[in-house]
Amino acid sequence: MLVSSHWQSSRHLLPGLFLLAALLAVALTNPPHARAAGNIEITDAWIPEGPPVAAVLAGYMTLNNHGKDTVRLIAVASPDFATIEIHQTVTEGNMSRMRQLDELVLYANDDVQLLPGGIHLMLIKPRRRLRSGDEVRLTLTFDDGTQIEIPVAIKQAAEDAAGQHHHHH
Ligand SMILES: [Cu+2]
Repeated sequence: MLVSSHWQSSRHLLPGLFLLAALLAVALTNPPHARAAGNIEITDAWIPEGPPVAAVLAGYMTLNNHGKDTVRLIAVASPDFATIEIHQTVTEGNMSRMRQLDELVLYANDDVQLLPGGIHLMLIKPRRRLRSGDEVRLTLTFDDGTQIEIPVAIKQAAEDAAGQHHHHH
């Protein structure tokens, strides 16, 4: 009934077309792999599949700050993990270890890439077995109050678009 009234009444046709154009514009400027809220945009988020009994998984993504102010990522949460920490892999000689970061600083008009061997999200104690093709939802909280919920796909390590074939977990 709503649909037919739109198409039978010329009075309602024009707003309908504007709505359609607006939806198309949103679809074109927001590709499905990108999530944005306020000035923060997240792209290329993925989680390499781990062994069946993995106690931790790593999460990678690019965070882009399109705003004029520095913003800090201060917390990450997901119903699929007990805890999520921000880690940085530090290599000294041929030893690599991870240290926890309290926050991730995103400077104005800058981006930070979370990549294998560098900064990553440490996804601790998965609450279910996560296989390639599965999806989890992460909620990122920033110090300006922005919260972004993003779907993140589990992928085999070889599917990494950047072509990185090894990591340190
Ligand atoms: Cu780590």
